[in-house]
Amino acid sequence: MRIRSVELRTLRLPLVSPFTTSFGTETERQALLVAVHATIPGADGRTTKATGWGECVAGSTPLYSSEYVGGALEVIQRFLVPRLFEAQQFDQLSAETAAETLSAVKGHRMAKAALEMALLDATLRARGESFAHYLGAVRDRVPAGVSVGIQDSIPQLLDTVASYLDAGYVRIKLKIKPGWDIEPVRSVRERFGDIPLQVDANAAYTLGDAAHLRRLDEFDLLLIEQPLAEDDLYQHARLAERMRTPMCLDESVVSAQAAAVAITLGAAAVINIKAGRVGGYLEARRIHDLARAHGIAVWCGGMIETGLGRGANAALAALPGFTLPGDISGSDRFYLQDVTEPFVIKDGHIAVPTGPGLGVEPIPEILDEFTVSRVAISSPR
Ligand code: SMG
Ligand code: MG
Repeated sequence: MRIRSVELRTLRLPLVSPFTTSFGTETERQALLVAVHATIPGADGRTTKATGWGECVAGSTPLYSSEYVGGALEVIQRFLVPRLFEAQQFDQLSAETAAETLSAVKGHRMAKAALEMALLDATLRARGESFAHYLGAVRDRVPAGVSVGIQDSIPQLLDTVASYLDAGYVRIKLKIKPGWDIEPVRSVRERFGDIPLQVDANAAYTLGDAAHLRRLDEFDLLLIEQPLAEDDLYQHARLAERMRTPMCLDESVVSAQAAAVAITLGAAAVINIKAGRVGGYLEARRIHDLARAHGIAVWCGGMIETGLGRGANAALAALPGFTLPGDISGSDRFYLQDVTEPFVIKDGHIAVPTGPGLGVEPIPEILDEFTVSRVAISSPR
């Protein structure tokens, strides 16, 4: 394939309510979208022009992980896109080989993932194949879970959870941090009974908190997600030995290799797969395959994506090894106005898009309304 130009757009999207985690509060999402205008050769020798969309899931600050939107913009322009242009000069550019083409650049997985996603979308649109079919999806809808931020009070938490259960969400995830853990979980259990419930600490604890965290065992949680630091795989394994609640990793699993180490060490009984965190949907699928072969459950995480990433996540979550509900909510969980047609919950599920490529695209007027900066990079001839 050939890229004619790459367009990078930064958007500012207000959130319907503040989202608080152990590392801070977000009131808007800075979304970085990538459009790749490409020419794709078909099987019949003819070429098709197609635009592919990618979404970079980096946050506006390097607090969830080291990546952030400003850094991603820089690395995409200065180091990643030039490498894709170089590969295409030798006719060596494809969505499937993009990760290898970009591999000399260390890290920056969310930036790389956004480009790979756009190349996949363009390629699949040109051949009329859906993302879900391409990835190997076996379901046409996926169960919708919701991630509930840290609230100001327990009554407010109970009201928030009640509203999500009323909306049909089939699984509740509570964000926790030191000082907001045992009591919120106890209150939700007491009020709502036996609902599928899990917690996410975003690396807010240390192994020294093991005795405290173990108190969560009495609440029969589905899992505890990333209690310790990103690079504490060994300590997660030690903590897992001291708790009955299944250990799930998010931030720590940055690649299939990291997943292999985590599984071998006993640091993960469950893995939260996020394509952006691991460098793209193809690496995400490899982690799914690896985990499945080891009998490790996986589920699809969320990064407050617009409809583009949300649709792609729904396709990924439709693979057979995704046996737990993901953080795949309706668009209205975060946005009054999504940039695509909104995803809506029906009977506790989100439908997997069936159209070519991602099966969804930004609505031009809405995209323009929320865009705060644009960069276009043309291919050298
Ligand atoms: O997209 O539903 C969503 C967000 C789910 O809690 C969520 N994501 O650590 O899993 C996680 C967080 C990361 C984003 S926090 C800004
Ligand atoms: Mg998490």
